[in-house]
Amino acid sequence: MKVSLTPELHLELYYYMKLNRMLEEQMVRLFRQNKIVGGLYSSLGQEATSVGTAYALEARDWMAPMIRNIGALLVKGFRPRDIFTQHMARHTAPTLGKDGTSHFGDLKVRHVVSPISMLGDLIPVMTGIALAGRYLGQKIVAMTWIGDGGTSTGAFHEGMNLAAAQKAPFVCVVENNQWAYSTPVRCQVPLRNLADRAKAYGIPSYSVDGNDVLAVYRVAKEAVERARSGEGPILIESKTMRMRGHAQHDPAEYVPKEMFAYWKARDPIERYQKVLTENRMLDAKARAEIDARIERELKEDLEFAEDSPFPPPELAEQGVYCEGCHTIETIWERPIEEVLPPKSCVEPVWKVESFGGPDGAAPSGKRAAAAAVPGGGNHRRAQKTSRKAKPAKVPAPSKVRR
Ligand SMILES: Cc1ncc(C[n+]2csc(CCOP(=O)(O)OP(=O)(O)O)c2C)c(N)n1
Ligand SMILES: [Mg+2]
Repeated sequence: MKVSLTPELHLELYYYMKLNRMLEEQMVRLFRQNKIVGGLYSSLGQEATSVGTAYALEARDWMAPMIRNIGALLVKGFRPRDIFTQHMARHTAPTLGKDGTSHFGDLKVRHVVSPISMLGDLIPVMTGIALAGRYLGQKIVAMTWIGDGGTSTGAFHEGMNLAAAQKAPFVCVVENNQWAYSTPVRCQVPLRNLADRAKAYGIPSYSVDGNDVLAVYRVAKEAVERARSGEGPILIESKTMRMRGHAQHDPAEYVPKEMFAYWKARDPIERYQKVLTENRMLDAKARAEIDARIERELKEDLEFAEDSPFPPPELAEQGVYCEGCHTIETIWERPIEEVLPPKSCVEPVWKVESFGGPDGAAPSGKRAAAAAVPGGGNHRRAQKTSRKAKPAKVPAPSKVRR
């Protein structure tokens, strides 16, 4: 798929990657000053993956970030002050200071589901959101990210299988950053390309250079539009590198120095800077202007965070249970009757023609006639039917009530 970007949009991608990096550099300084309340995870080296994939989403689409997706949050409209106040547990934070790390979202405006720390659990959740969008008649796509290690969890497999079986408009981005804590990919999965995980669910996949933001964006855009058009879920493996330890407490001494050197030479921001400069979209003056803008924005938002109070103690017992503080309403964009019986009792979207035969081929003969009708797959019933040589009386599929 050919994707063209205007020079302004090229520069916007650059701005978001730079903002992502400079914001996180500032957070490391805050961590060392003991101003970050929870853990601090770095996405250094992974900015192109986060920004390039989220940039392919439209405002109506939904996403659920993980710990290394601050870039995606910025693209979806969160401001540095949201990230600062959240990590500094200030009362002005999206969670009002209750969470000292990245567990926040915005269901109403930005369509962002809060991260779930249990790896893999966001896959079935986002599959559910994708399906809900379909029921409601909204042409949305849901996207989430998962690490190489996270793809080995049961929840990941169950969620991907559900998404595939239901043809959910869902894009799953596997951030293959070579490490899951201190475990290298080769020690936890016998695959060279994690994109091959998709074969198990019969869905398409891509493997992309995760340090090339334009390649990431093109692949993500294509995947999002394919999912939106009804092709079902798509998996994208983005090959990149975690350039720091798992979190601030981890010096990553187990990573070979040569490996860091290899990936440092492929730094996503420096690579993109080169592309923009060679194509005359960025010169020294424009670069300095973007840097100055980011420094200004970060300074202003950090001041806001530092000036914000910590939450009052009584907040601890507030908002734990819903006491009518919000209403959950479905926003239908299609007639409700369409999703209720009898209209909802439709033929399956697609049928596996060869199902039923012992070797995977279409069954034949009398037993096959019984197996081909609903309920005929039951072995004992099929045998009985064939003895009497009379097909079982079952309602036609379109009349079956669920
Ligand atoms: C189900 C589950 N098991 C274990 C953990 C603990 N844990 C948190 S992050 C992590 C490593 C994740 O590695 P990966 O999925 O590759 O993501 P990365 O940190 O590299 O982005 C582990 C084991 C968890 N959060 N959830
Ligand atoms: Mg990893």
